[in-house]
Amino acid sequence: MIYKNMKLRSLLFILLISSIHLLIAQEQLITNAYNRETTSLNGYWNYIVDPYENGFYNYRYEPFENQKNPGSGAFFTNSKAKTKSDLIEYDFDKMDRMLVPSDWNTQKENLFYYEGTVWFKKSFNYSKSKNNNRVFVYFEASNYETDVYLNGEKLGKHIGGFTPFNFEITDKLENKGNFLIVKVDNKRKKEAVPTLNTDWWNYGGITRDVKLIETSETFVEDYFIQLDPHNKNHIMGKLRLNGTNKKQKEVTISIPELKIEKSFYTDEKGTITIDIISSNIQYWSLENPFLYDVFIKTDEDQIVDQIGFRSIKTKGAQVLLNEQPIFLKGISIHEESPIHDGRGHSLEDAKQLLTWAQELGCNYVRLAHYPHNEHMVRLADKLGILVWEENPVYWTISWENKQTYKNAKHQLSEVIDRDKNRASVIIWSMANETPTSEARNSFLTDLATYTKEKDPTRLISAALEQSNYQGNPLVRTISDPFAEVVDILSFNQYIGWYDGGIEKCSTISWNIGYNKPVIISEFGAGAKYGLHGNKDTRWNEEYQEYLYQETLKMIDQIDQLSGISPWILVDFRSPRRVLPEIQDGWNRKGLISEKGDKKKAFFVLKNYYEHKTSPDKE
Ligand code: GCB
Repeated sequence: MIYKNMKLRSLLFILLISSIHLLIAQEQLITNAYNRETTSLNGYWNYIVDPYENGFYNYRYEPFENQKNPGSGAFFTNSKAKTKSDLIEYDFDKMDRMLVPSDWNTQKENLFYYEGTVWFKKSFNYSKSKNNNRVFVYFEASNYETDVYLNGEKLGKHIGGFTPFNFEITDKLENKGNFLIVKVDNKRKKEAVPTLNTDWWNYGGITRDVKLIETSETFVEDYFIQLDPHNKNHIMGKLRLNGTNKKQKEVTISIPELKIEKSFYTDEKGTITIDIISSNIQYWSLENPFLYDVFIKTDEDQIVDQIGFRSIKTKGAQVLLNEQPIFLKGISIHEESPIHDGRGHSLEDAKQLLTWAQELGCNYVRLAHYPHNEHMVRLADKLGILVWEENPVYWTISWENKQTYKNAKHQLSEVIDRDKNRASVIIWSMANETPTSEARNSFLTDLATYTKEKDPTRLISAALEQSNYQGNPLVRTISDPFAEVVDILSFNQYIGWYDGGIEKCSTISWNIGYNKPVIISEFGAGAKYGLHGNKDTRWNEEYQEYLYQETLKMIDQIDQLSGISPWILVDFRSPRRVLPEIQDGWNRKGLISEKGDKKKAFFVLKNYYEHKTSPDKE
């Protein structure tokens, strides 16, 4: 009996270890999936809505995947009744279908408010172009927890709704009849990132593209190639191969437009340090967003990326792009499609949003409050628009929880990995409107330290909050220890909306204190498109217009002001916003309605940007 118990205990221990392993088994992200040889798995997928997670747990609430023989009740086995007497209580192939990528909320009326598990299944055939090539399945994003299985076997789990992840499937792949089963769970949780409470729609589903990437046996897995912030004639970087043949391998980097071709040899770990000197670099700038084709070659693999070289730094209270002071004429954007209802994910969505930003006169966008799809930053690279990217550490995260920190750090690492070669991205934002406390301060400081180490070429910020200066409500300041850590001091303020009426703007002065560039990361007011009247009546377009006029005058008094990103380009869905006939489920602070109509305040900001010039060098 004792022996049996011991056996049972060691078995349980092994199961526990393997389930922990699964929890953290996230593979290294493949860089530049955007330009690689891929096969799309987008399109219709069958799905099962599973609020009780009946396909994941047995009736004792033990995960099927931890059982030696999960049995046909486990949805990832994709079982079928083979005889008349077989009992199988699901059948993926007879279920309804849904488009991937998309969110289930706007595709299926009955799932509009659904938060929970949905299982997706896609069948496919695949033949590799070379026998010893490798294959990976790559998800651009899926919200929020994703368990992935191929042909009945677990590939891994991913946590976080807005960043890419991949799993190798080489050994599990068949030529015919593969079935990929994906469990997506968007239940909000207190300890998650973001947490229970936000001001945006919690769209569930496989929200971005899914593809298969085929690589050579040893391939270029990752690289980071940027201009040296300390030497404008120096292109620096690092690169890593993955595969059994990664040591002492020749890697050639060529940039034909710079007449550069240079070979490097990998070390024991398959890595190289890239060093290229050139005095002919055309710098990426707003006026000339020049992207070089950078080719990376080994005897097995080759890949190209479009990379711009520029420097971004701060000096005193100025932001310098290529050593020139710049005023960031921005707008905040949520990732909702301007073309169809729901989450945005396509190049067409990105084109519309960034075209509107350009019409407004923007040279900068804040992608709030989580990493947006890659089309946005790739397009910003081409258009010459600067970008603030943000980690979804929003409002009241569980600061004391170590898993929460790990999760936040992991999501941040994934967006940095995806976008570290994009010239447009200049700011990594750690968080939005987080209440100060010792635990929060060290959480954010640790994130910032990690980010600086991982990417020393960009600036760090966070959307902070302002407060009264020495108890005086008419003088505002930033009293937040994290202000010491950031390169750019950003804060949100809503004087005239949540904080008094619009006339208050002219009574406020600012005592910011720090000799750092300041960005007002948010201000704004709600207005329903087409609602007109008095400028002191809330929800009228005239109220929003007046608030923009008064706010712009007010913030122009801030000496260190280096940019703004008002809230927000387009009205967006939020379950917090329930006022009938005005909000009806939408946050109305957009300068453009969800149908694409421009409100009056759009033109106030446009006019401000037309007249705002870059500051002189300090
Ligand atoms: C904020 C938040 C943003 C909200 C906005 C609002 O401060 O950062 O997520 O949507 O205010 O409309 O209240």
